[in-house]
Amino acid sequence: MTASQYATSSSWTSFLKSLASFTGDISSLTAPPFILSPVSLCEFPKYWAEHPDLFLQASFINEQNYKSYFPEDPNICSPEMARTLAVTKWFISILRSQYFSRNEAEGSEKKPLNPFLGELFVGKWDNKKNEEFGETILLAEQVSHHPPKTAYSIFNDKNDVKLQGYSQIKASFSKTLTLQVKQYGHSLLSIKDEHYLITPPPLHVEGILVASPFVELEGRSYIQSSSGILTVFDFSGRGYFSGRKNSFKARIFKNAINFHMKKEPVYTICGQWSGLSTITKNEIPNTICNVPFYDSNRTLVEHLIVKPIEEQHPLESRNAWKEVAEAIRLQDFGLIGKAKSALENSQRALRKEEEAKGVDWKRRWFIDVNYSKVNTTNQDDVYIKLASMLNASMKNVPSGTLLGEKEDKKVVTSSMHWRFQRDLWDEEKEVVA
Ligand code: HCR
Repeated sequence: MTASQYATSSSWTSFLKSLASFTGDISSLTAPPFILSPVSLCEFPKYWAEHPDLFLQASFINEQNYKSYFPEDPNICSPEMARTLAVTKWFISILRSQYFSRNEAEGSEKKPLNPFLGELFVGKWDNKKNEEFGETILLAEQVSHHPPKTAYSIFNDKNDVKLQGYSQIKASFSKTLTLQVKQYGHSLLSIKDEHYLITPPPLHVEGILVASPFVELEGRSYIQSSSGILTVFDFSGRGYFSGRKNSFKARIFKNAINFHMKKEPVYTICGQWSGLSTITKNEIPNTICNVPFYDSNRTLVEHLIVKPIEEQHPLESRNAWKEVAEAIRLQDFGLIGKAKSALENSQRALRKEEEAKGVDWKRRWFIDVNYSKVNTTNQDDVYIKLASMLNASMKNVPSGTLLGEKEDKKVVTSSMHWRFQRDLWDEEKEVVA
């Protein structure tokens, strides 16, 4: 069947009708099999490192070689700026994986499997073709089921590059059946002793009415570096900046004060995150103007290596969901329901057991830190330092909310954020990457 045939099918019409009673919990939506993905949301952190070379690039830039990394600008001011440009390029590169890859592979966005509490996803990029890269490992864990929260850590010990973070969404449907999605959570990237706070953007899913959903990014993302340099991304769909879909404009400021004071950025990068972008240096005379910066059409992704299912722990995603995934591939509605219920019932039984014992599910590699209880002037904490440089709210508000903005002013008292505990992974005996 084609998307337009699906769109007029009775199963799709009754799915659309069911959206009227949507409560905000995506997992409660019973969608027709053709729109279900056999992949769990717990796998999504893999999208952060599908360009291992760009993920590691900033770690190779130093005082001696930084000019050679950006020949476009022979007058680039510092290694810190060159590393920020490398991190900005890496961030653009992963947007296509995060928000466009399912469309490319399957023709439309699909509804991912809703991970269960304690679900794990592990894998690695062995980077065998490039010896200086070493191995990059990904660990993801579902640290909360209601609301769903996925924590992740991606690290490369050889080059001392670490990314950690967690993601959570809150969704609602507009009258035109567009799914509005606010992201919560953030990522912290460490390149040796330089750190970056990254806030993911809001988005919306269009095309639901015609059974052909796709993601459009909107709003803002920040990348605040401990060097002071700040990259501000503004996203728009068709029309706003350039008349093209997946448009963005990234401005790189010397520091956050310049951004808040509406001063000129040092560089502006414009274009499509699913295609070509160009860079302009804002100086007089303007010698660097719309020079090609990154072309996501020309760079292939590198998928991570995941162990065969037979070697996976029972909590590992592809092992735990194998029956459901198979039923989805077979497009067998009855079988999908049966396999999903089996998993959900065993989860319910586990929760009851825990309740009876008065214990909580023990998270494997992550802990939640309550930032309203820690000393928020402690500049040794990387998150506190970067959030205060950016003037960002540390509360559990939509990602990238700044102090004093509407969401920050609401009565939200919690500031709980998930953090990776490396020692817990080093002591891990049952799960291998
Ligand atoms: C919105 C979305 C689930 C959440 C996905 C997130 C936000 C998860 C964190 C990742 O880092 C980035 C990311 C990328 C995805 O694009 C985004 C998904 C796109 C669609 C999916 C919806 C829940 C699917 C809705 C399906 C329709 C039929 C209702």
